[in-house]
Amino acid sequence: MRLSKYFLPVLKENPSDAAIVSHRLMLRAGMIRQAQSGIYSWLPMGFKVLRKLENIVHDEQIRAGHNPMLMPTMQSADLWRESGRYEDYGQEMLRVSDRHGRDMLFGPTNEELITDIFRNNVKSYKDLPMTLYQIQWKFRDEVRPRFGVMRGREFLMKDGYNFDVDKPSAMHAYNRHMVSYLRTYERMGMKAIPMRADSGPIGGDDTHEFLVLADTGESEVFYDSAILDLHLGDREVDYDNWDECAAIFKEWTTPYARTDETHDAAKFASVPIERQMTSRGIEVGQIFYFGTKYSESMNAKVSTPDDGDVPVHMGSHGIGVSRMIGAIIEASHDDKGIIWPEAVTPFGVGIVNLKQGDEEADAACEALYKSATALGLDPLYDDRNERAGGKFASMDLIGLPWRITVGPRGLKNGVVELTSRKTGVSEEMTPELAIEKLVKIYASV
Ligand code: P5A
Repeated sequence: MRLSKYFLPVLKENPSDAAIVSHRLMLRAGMIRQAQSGIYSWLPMGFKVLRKLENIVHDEQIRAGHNPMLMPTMQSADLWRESGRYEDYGQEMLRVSDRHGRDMLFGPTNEELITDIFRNNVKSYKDLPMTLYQIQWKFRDEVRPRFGVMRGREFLMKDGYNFDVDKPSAMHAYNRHMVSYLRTYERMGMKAIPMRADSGPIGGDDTHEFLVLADTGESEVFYDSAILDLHLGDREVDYDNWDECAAIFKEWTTPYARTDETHDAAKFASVPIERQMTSRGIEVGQIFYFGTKYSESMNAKVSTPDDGDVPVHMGSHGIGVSRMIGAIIEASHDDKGIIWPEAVTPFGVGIVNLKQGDEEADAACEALYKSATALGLDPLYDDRNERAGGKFASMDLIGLPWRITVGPRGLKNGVVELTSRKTGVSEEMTPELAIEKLVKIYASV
């Protein structure tokens, strides 16, 4: 992409209405604009990052054997009356009626709708286990929408639902989601810690939240620092292997890690003192097992050979996809701007032409732009007629992990400069070598 053709309305000044750094930087880097309180338009660069996160989520869900699908945002109130949640959900639910006076709502979550789809289409235990998921916009009329996309009213969620014949099978689905979520967050370049949680309006007894540590997080968290040493890395997981998933679940849930909602001071005290950590965290996902809560009230049953028709055991599992972008920026920025992890960066490399209009510099940039594009590096070429200082400031603000700077002086010696956004370290090298290095770096992401 050429910057001269891209819609990237960067702001020089800090917006006064943004209280935390990720909100400020998303506005300043031209990623989002507020449409109404807690409701945002995603401008091209914000949208590009959102799509990258969605792709990682899809990839890991499909790897775990789950089925992607898409449900509508508008739902019928009648389904929610069946489960009893229409009244319970309270003011967070946005209720509307259509021209025929039928009650509808903008879905805050989809347990009822998916249970309805299930009961109308699946009748036998032979079709189980089954997990269906979607990535779809949700609406929750939050009392205090704040911190930009972090606590929005309209937000993008991956929501998945498992249907199993009995509790052990549903607990395997729970463990499988734990593992696939850990992989998902790691692939996004993030450390998210699973913590025992409260289930709130979704229901059930077994639930874990995933928290990214950040000073601006809304939850207070208590954890054993040993959990920071755990990594899934390249480990190939067989998602059909119950024991393997259970072992990974155990490994990640044994060190103490809880939010203030479930904190147990006595248990925490038994963690060696030097490993007792308290900080704040951003909840980027949550998994639930709630048994037959919805299948009983909504009559979602399957036939079994021994026990006749039984209500299915269910769980639901969510990732805050739009919130995740805020969390990534909270965890990875400096005073100049965002520092994108390579896995989710909107563009692989920025090309800065120090002397737009100089024949040699223009030709070298065009050649770099072409080869970087052809090799899949997805470059953003700053071809505007601007001062070098302004170009650098914009590149630092939008935070691409790598920058190639091209100027007449270097070109005399046949070199350009390759700079890491994270370390600030620059190296001179030929344009070919710079591209070769980047191809290697991105191949390993
Ligand atoms: C699980 C999937 C559920 O709704 N039903 C379907 C279950 N879980 S949850 O914990 O309530 O939400 C899942 C994740 O969505 C993100 N989230 C939000 N993101 C931005 N703004 C909000 N107002 C908001 N509310 C929830 C969180 O990351 C949460 O973990």
